[in-house]
Amino acid sequence: MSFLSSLFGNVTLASLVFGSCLCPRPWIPYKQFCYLFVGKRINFFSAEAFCNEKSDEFGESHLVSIHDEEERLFIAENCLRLWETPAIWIGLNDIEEEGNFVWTDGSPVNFTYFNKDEPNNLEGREHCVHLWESTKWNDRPCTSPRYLFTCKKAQWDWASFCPK
Ligand SMILES: [Ca+2]
Ligand SMILES: [Ca+2]
Repeated sequence: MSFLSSLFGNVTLASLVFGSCLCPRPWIPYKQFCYLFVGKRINFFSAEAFCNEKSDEFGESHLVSIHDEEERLFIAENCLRLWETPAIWIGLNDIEEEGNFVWTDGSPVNFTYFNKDEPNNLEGREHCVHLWESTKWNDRPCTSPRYLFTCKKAQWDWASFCPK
């Protein structure tokens, strides 16, 4: 094992060599985070598990959390650019306790963009949140629908050393 790979691990070493300064390729840097737009249609739990597998030495990866209008627009605009649809899973859910929505990354719920009359927990079965075509949010059953999704994780902690 080389000196660098013993320091950073092989996966990160490859990302360091071939990726951007802020985020491994093809994650997109935005403010303090990296975002991965995943073109697979799977259920909420599979999507969160997919994101978790992308965790690295510097932070956990989860389904995206959204904390202000700018971040919401960044997500919606990238989905439209890549797929012409914003219909993705995001990390918001009330699986643990009905009506108590939390993000899978544990960040505070300080912003929401639910459609009118949502979340409605239809038939008592809706605990996971996705974007409608309008980009407004809606709760759906976690397992039955399949949506595209976006993962989010912190930028590498040497990002402050990146050339501006
Ligand atoms: Ca619910
Ligand atoms: Ca609903």
